[in-house]
Amino acid sequence: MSSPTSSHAYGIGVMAVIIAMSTFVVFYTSFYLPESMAKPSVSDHILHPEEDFIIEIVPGAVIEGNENYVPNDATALLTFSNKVIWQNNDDTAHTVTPDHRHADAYSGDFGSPGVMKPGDSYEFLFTEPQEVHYHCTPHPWMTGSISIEKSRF
Ligand SMILES: [Cu+2]
Repeated sequence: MSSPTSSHAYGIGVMAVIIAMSTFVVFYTSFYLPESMAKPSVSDHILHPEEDFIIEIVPGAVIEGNENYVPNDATALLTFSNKVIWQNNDDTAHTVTPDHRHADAYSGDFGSPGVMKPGDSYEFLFTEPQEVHYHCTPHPWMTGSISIEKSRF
């Protein structure tokens, strides 16, 4: 039925489709996928906020009823104070542990990696609006929260 010329053309067409599909697969897996799974791009002003936001674990924080994380219900602003540092000024080891597992899209899991000894600090860069409630694992009556909001300017 078909002449030799048209079956030849058909073969070239099939080859072209196969080559196009494999090129697409190679491009998709080696360029597009790694790019889309990489860290989100975050503005320089958020990566380098104007000020550090200090939350102090005050002396005597270990005693139930005392102030512990100060300020306790804190609010920080993106681009201004979204780098938060917990400073342990008590003479007892404490943690900063989220009540529920919490992660920032850029910085990953939130929470001090272990206990913070007296004088130790823990810092976390928040890169998007969020609210975290946290506590101290050895002293569960020590609780605090940090809310990150968009700067109005
Ligand atoms: Cu504690």
